[in-house]
Amino acid sequence: MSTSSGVDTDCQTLTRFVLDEQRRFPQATGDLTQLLNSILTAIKAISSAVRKAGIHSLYGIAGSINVTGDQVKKLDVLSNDLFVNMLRSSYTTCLLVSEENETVIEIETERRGKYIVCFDPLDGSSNIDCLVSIGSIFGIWRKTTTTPIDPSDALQPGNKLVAAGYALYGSATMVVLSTGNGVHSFMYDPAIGEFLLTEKNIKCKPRGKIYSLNEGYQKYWDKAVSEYIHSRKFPETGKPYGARYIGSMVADVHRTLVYGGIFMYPSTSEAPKGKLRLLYECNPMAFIIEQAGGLAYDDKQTRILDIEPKNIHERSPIFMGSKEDVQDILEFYKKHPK
Ligand code: P6P
Repeated sequence: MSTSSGVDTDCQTLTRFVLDEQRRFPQATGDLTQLLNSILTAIKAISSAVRKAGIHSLYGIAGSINVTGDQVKKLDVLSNDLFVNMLRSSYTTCLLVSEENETVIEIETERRGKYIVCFDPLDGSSNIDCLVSIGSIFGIWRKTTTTPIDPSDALQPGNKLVAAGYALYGSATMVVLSTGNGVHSFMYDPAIGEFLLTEKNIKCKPRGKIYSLNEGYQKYWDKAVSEYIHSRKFPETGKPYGARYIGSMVADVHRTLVYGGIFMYPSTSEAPKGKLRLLYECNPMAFIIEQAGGLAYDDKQTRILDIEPKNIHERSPIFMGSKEDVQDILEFYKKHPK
């Protein structure tokens, strides 16, 4: 409903949407809404910083001083501090795992809650200086043990995820989120400081026409990837697939969600486990893609969400996107098992 001023006086914000969602769980305490709101605050601040980076010389290396004499933080350091501080002060988390921190962050007793959050605060940060889209990725688990918190509480498979999502700092700032009941997108409106619902129950096409991976590493690919990519370029019937690769996981996966196709970061002879991290890149993205009807597997034909993590920064090869496209490459791994 819009008034003459064009303001929607009943706009569906992310917070309202999650509160409605929580009604599905009578035992819901509102903690998840509070946790998500703290993540949104971090994302809003990162969005503002990303868009001002050039003006405020935020690209600068850590330690440089800006015009007002403030200590300038690199965008990824600033993003990590925002995630950690907002999550810590949400009183809903007990353990945090960040791409930027070597070890698990244990929340002090007086501020502890039941959730564990694994996140990459600013993924694709190597693309910042050339203004390529970058993003934040997060996954939310519950502490399942009754024992005192331990770093091992963070080593849960993706099939235990309560919620996951990402923010894309592109031509606009968008959050894509699932709490286990479909995938929904929200666009940031800086005029009112809210994320407004743009699409409910996003579905990934059963088959796309795009493959996405870094072809610069072709020399190091295994047989399955080499034969699969060849089959997309020289199909026995129909047209070849198009190739798209941004080199920023959030942007490549978001395109795959919206347009269909397959995103791949395979293992290579140089990187036997690939590059992407299981806990805070592969799992949250796999959760989103599966909730949208897609698939996400590794090169051992294991569902990403079923992998039992051994350490918080472990990597995993990943093939994700349209169901039939992922099934196609799994057929090549059946012929050439790892
Ligand atoms: P490569 C960005 O540095 C990142 O972590 C992901 O966002 C992206 O998918 C990948 O690395 C790109 O890696 O080896 O193709 O440059």
